Amino acid sequence: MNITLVRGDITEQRVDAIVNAANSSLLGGGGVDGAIHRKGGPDILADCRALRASRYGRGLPTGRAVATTAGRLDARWVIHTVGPVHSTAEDRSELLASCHRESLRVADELDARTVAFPAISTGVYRWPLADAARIAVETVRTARTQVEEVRFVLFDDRAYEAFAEQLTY
Ligand code: AR6
Repeated sequence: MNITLVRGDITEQRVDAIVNAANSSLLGGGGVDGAIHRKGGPDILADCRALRASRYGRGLPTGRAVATTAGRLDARWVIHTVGPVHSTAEDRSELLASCHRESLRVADELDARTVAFPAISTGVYRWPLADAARIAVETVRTARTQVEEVRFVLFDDRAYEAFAEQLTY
């Protein structure tokens, strides 16, 4: 698998699937979630509502992932995953790793070969960038998957540099 880095906006990526750093409600929010719903249009939210009604009445648990269509985006699917809120009281690293593993598992079910990830949990959920980058890169690198390219799409220089640092090892 190729791991690539791009500094930019995940909603502009031409890939099979983009991963959304969502929340359990699946009903949208700020940050990358807000950008994906704004640009992708109402079809994504309609799919999310249907998932809530059928399978996730209590919300999508942290660390899990589920796919919807991608509306007007250039991708074919959006894979929604719920990152953990960073905590100094307990180690939630396994949940952040699980977001990446589960997203790739869902990508495999869809037969997606190119998948773009944002820096999950590093915004509103306050995960320190260097640590999030380490967990994300390590998990993707060791995942068993058919995905051929994982593209990390970083919104600013700080995030880009944190991920670039992990890839030099
Ligand atoms: N493309 C790529 N990355 C982006 C974009 C974009 N268009 N916009 C923001 N980022 P966040 P979280 C980066 O807060 O921490 C939402 O309200 C951003 O700079 O989007 O997992 C959800 O509904 C940061 O590095 O996600 C949840 O309630 C990274 O994406 C909650 O926020 C993640 O920041 C999830 O928090």
